[in-house]
Amino acid sequence: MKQIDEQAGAWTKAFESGKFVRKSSEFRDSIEVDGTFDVESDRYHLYISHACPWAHRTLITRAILGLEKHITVDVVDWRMNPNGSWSFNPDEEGATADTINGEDSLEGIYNRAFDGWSASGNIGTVPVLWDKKHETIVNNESSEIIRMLDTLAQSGLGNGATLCPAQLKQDIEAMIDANYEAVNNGVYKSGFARTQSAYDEAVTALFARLDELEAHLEGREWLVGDGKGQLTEADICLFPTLVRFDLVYVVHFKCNLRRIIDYPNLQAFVERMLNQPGVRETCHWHHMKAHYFWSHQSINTFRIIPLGPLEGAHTK
Ligand SMILES: N[C@@H](CCC(=O)N[C@@H](CS)C(=O)NCC(=O)O)C(=O)O
Repeated sequence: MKQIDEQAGAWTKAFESGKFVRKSSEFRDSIEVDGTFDVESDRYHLYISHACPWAHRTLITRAILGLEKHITVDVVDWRMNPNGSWSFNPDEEGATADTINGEDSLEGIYNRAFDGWSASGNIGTVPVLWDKKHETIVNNESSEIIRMLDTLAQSGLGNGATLCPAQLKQDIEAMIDANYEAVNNGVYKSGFARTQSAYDEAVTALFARLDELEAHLEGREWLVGDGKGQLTEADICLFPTLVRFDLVYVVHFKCNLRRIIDYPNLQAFVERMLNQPGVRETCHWHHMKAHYFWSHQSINTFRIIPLGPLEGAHTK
């Protein structure tokens, strides 16, 4: 469940031979009918960042499944602290206070859930799924949180939609896995690489997978399912990376072999997702863009935020 000892000092130790290595998520409990974390309206709370692609998955899922009135949300400031921690700042447009625990920082939430969290050198990531009843973190792994939201939706709280139909579950998980290292994590491995070879390797794998996805989407609307496919978790997991790509990753993470706008099927996929009810409202363009360029001084010393691009999903 909680793997905090081996994860201590996550950001300082997160490089091997110049390669960025993402630490695994620490809180891995589940919402289950009749379980410790039972299905209940207004029991669970999401702490997210509008900048973060992993957190974005959970906000989109909440919107698509119609769970807004059942799950509350707080949003951290887009400015990440130099050690990688997040703060609450209700004075910032689009951000909020911690309306549940009254903490100033996300670390405070982690300390409430795990005594000695900060003392062990840990920081804490978004998203966080918080249980207001047991006053603890249920889970901080986005791919698992979105599955739990589906459990809530399947138990009568949502609008009847599912993003993980049983007959597609295997294909959905295979698609999510196939995109995770190369694309979702691949942009970070490109951008945070500390050797030329680590960068070359990550960017090559990233664009090889984007090329495959472009071909896969020919004549299809969604990644998984028969015919034109059907909107599933696999789409939710890919979209937050693609929607940040031209806005941020091309420049900031040097993912510049191509842009998404150069891939007709991927660009159409991004627009299709944006046109799903409630999805565009989950995209806070300023938080997305300003966060990366401002927060990662190791790769953008003077925190200059580029003016462009003029063209892209964020302009519509
Ligand atoms: N495995 C996590 C990754 C979450 C993650 O890395 N979030 C980033 C923001 S994009 C974060 O909070 N980083 C802060 C830190 O690691 O100090 C998930 O998918 O939920």
